[in-house]
Parts: sequence; structure tokens; C-alpha cells
Amino acid sequence: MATFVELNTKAKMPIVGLGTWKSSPGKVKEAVKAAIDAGYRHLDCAFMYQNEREVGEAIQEKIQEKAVKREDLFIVSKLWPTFFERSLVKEACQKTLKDLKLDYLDIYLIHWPQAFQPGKDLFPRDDSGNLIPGKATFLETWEAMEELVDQGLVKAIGISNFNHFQIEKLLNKPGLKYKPVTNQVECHPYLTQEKLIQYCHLKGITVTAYSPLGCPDRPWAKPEDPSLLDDPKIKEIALKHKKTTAQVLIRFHIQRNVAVIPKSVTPARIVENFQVFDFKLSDEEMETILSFNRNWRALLPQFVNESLSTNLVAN
Ligand code: 1BO
Repeated sequence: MATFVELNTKAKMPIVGLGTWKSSPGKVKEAVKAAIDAGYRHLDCAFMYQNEREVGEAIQEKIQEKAVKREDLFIVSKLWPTFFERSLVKEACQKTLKDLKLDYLDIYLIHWPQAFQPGKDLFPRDDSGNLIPGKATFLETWEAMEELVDQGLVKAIGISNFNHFQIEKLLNKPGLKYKPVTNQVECHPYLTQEKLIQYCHLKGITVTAYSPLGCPDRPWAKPEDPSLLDDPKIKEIALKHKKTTAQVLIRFHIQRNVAVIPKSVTPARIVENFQVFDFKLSDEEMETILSFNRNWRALLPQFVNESLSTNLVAN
């Protein structure tokens, strides 16, 4: 079983990476170091996660102690929607590179398809609390992203939270120079994204699954929300393989050739989440897991007003 997903640039992205969204400064450095020690080579970062400096310190320490070489690591980061104007893209990328202490990224993603008003606030809002959209379209932003590839700041570019209409629009952009290499979206057994994955794979775009464990640490969880980690049917499959529920949830993506970025700051769990290459779910188990789909999202864009929400949900 391949431990990489091949991109349309022919580069190989390690199929399991460490997610760092919601990993707080103070904890993320040790998490990244534990992950590299456990064998992870793919790290998923973003300006929005507000912890790239600490991630960078961990990477630098591991390189300095010769535990790993830069070229063996695969580092992904993302451009936040307040930086979508052409004139802001390069500076935003350079800030991420400076914080991560790197001179290039393996992939830089457009974090969401919708621009927000530029400025200091990650979520700029008007007096009524509505998010203020930006003027730039992702098509213009993409041209600035393409320049980053030509300037050697990033090896490849991709997208996140794009639905198939938005991808189609991007692929049909006159003069498109580089195709996105991956679309990073929420994906797990309650949101299996079958159509979107099929569409992306058909177009030569890999898919990366975020929140593969259902984002149990999300602050907006409601008591009535379903819980993947407590799902008795997934527990049953895990028991059969002498694995944990989390390991089954991660393995599920590997067998669909989907990259997966479980987040944890707990060293034992970081190790456990990587021990997913020594067992195989049967075709029947894969079908059963796929049947759990209920189009449920852990990450509903609650932070947006309704008029923008359709641009923020990937289907
Ligand atoms: C708001 C951040 C979503 C995951 O990248």
C-alpha cells in the first residue's frame, strides 16, 4: 500500500500528515517534534492557525539535530482570505515562510474560495456582525499563487474547501498555468464526499481530508452532535482489527487514496495515528463505513453570514 499520494506535478505527498489547526502555541512545538520522531513527514499548517512560528521552531530543531532533512519533509500552508488581493499574496506567503523558517513550501493552498476584506482581523465584520467579503476573486488570487511557483517560493499550489463548481471555474480559467494539486476538505465517514473525490480524481487533483476524526475538540460542538470516535459500528470494526477507532478512521482515507491529516498534540496519540500501515479494511468494511454518510459537517462555517455560506461549503 502506497504511503504517498502522487500529485499532478509528479511530487509525492506523504498520505498521512500532522494537522495543526487548533494546536495551541505552547503545545504545537512538542507535537511537531513528536510527529517527526514518529515518522511523519507531512505537516499541515496555515497562517490562520496562528501557530506557524512554533511549528517552524520545531522543524528547525529537528533539522539541526539531523533527525530529518528539509527535503524529506512535505510542508503545506494556506493563504487566508484577507490576503486574496494580488498585491498581498506574495507578502503573506513570505510571512508564512519566515515563521516556518523555510525557504519554500511544498504546497500553498487557497484556504477558502471566498475573499474577506483585507486588514488585521481574520474575520472582518460590519456593525451588524456580518462578515465583510473582499473584492478579489479566487481566479485573480490564483494568478498570484502561480507567480509564487515561478519565483520558487512554493513547489505547488492547491485549494481548500472548494466545491466542484468552484474547481470547474478555476480549471476553465483562460490562461491557467498550473492546475491545483490538491483540494483539502472536511472528510470522514459522516461526510464521505464521494462525488467531490470522484470529480477531483478525474481531474487529476488529489484530495486531502481534514477533521478525519470529526473534530472532537471543536468549541461549538452540541451535545446532540454525532461522534465518530464513539460510533459503536466503527468501534466494532476497530476491535476486529485490534486497532483504535481513530486508526480505522484514518485508514479509511488511505484506502481511498486520499491524504489525511489527523490533528493531535498528545504524543501517544500522534504515534497511534501513524500506526495505520499494518492492517487493511476489507472491501465490505469500506462499504459499511461509506454507508455511514449523513452529510454532517463538524465545520459549518458558522462564522459567516448566510449570503456567503454557499461559497464556503465544499460539495
Ligand atoms: C477555519 C480553518 C479550517 C481548517 O483549515
